[in-house]
Amino acid sequence: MAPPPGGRRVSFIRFGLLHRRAVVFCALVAIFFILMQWAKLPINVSYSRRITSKRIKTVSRPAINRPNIVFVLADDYGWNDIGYHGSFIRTPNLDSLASEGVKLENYYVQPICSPSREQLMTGRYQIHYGLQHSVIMCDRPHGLPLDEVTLPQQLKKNGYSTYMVGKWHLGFFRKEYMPLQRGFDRFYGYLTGGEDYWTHRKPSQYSKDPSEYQGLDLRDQDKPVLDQNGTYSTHLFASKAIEMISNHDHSKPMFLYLPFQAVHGPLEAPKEYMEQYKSIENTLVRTYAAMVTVLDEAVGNVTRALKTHGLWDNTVFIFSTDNGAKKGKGSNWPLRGWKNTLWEGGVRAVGFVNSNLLEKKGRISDALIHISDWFPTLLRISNGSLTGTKPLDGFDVWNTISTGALSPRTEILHNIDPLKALSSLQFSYKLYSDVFNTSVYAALRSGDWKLLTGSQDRGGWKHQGPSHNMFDKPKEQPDKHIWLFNIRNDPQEKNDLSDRYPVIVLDMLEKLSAYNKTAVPPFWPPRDPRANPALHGDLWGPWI
Ligand SMILES: [Ca+2]
Repeated sequence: MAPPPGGRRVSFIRFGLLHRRAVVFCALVAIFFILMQWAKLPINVSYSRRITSKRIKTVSRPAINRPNIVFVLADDYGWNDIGYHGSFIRTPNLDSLASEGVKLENYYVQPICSPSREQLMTGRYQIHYGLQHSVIMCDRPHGLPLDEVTLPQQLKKNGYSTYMVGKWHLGFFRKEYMPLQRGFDRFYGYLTGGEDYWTHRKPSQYSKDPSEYQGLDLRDQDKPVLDQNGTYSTHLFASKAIEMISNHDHSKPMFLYLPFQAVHGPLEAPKEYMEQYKSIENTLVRTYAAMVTVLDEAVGNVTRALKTHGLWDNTVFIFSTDNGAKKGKGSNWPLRGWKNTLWEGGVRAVGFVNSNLLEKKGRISDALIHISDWFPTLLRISNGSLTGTKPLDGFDVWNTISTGALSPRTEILHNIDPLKALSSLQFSYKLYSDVFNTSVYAALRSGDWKLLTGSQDRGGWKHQGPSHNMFDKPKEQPDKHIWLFNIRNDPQEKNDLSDRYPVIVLDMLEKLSAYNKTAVPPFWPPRDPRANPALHGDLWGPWI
C-alpha cells in the first residue's frame, strides 16, 4: 500500500539534515567524476592521436611503402673474391655498399646457375617443381614450370615496373617461358647459361663439346640485338640498366633484376682492366680479377645512377652471387669445394643488403638466410600479396636483416637429386639406407649441422691468388657416402662427425626422407636437335 503524501513530507523534515548531506555528497561525487572525465578526455585524445599518427607513420614509412628493389646477381662469384673477405681483388664499390648496409655472412644459394635463379624467382625448393637435376640446358625442352608464380609477376600485380637486364637461364624452348612472359615489362639480355662476353654468341671457342650448337644470344625485348658485337657484356648490361633507371616513371616503384654475366666463364676481360693486375703472372687469376673489377665498377655506376635520378633513398639494394666460384676460376678459400658441389664453397654465398630503409645498418649478420627467402621478403616489403602462390620454402627475413632479429629459418634443404645416385654396387656397405637412400646426392642443413650423402665431388681446399696456388685434397675412403659436420665449429668441413654422432645422422636422414616425400620426380628431357640456332636465323630462341 502507498504511504500517505503527508507521511513522505514528514519523513523529509525528519531526516532533512541527513538528506542534505547526502545530496551534497552525491553532487561532490558527480563533480568529481565529471572532472575525472574531463581530465581523462584530453589524455585519451592525445593517446588516440599518437596511435593514429604512429599508424600513419608506419603505413607511410618507405620500408613498407613499395620501395624500389634492385637485385644484382653475380655469376660464379667466389666467397673469397671480394675485398671484405680479404681478397687481393679491388672491389671498392661492393665493399663500400656492404659496409654501409648489412653483410650476410651465413647466407646460402644453390650450387649452380638455374636452381639459384629458380628459387629466387619462386621462393620454392627445386624438388617441388622437378628441376632438382643440373641446369636448364639450351637444347633441352624444359624450363621453370609455367604454373610457378614468379617474383616479378607478383610485384607487377602490386604496381611495380619490372625490368631485367642480363642472364635468364630459366628456359626458352617455348615463348611462354621467356622473361617477358614471366613477369618482366622490359628485358635486355640473354637466355642461355653462358656465352662470349664480346660476341654474345654461345658457345664460342671455349666450348669443349663440338656437338654443341652455336648462335647469337642477345635480345632487346623479343628482338635480336645485332649491333653490340664487340661491347663487353658487363659494360653493356650496366649501361642498359642505367638507361632503364633513367627512363623509369617515378610514379611507380621499380624492380630491377640485374643478373650480370660476370664472372661466369669464359674468362675474358678488357685490356685496360687486365693492366690493373699486370703484376700477376697467372693469366687466369689476372683475367678473373679484372672481370671482378669491371663488375665492381658497373655496380658503382648503377648505384650512382639510382642516386642521380632520386631513386636511391627509397631503394632496397641486394647483391648476391648465384653460386661459388668454379674450380680454378676464382676462390672460395677457406671453404671446401666449388661450383656444382654441395660443400660450403659451392653454396655459401657472398651477399649483402644496402638501404636507407634498414633499421640497423653497418653490421654483419650471422643469421641463416637462403636465396629462396627473397621471394616472401621482397613481397613483404613491397606490400605485395602471397595470394595465388604455391606453398613457399622461403621465409620472410626482413626483420632479421633490418633489425638483427632471429632468423625464422633453421633448416636449408641444399638439394636431393635422385638422378645423381650411385649404383649400390659401388658401395661395400650402405649405412642407414632403410631411412633414406644414402647413395643419392643430397645435403641438408639443420641448425649448425650439415649432412651430405651420395655421390659428392670430394672438393678440397684451393687457395689461389696472385702469388700462390695451393690445393689440399680431402683424405677419405673412396666409397664414403655420408658426412656430418658442425658448420659453426667447422665451416671448412674438415672434421666428419658421422661416426661419432649416429643419432644426429639418423635424425638428419629422417628429415631428408620427409623432404623427399614432398618431391616431384625430376624432369630431364633429352636434347632436341630442333633447338639448333642454324634453324632459327642464327639466334637462340624458342623452337617449339
Ligand atoms: Ca652460376
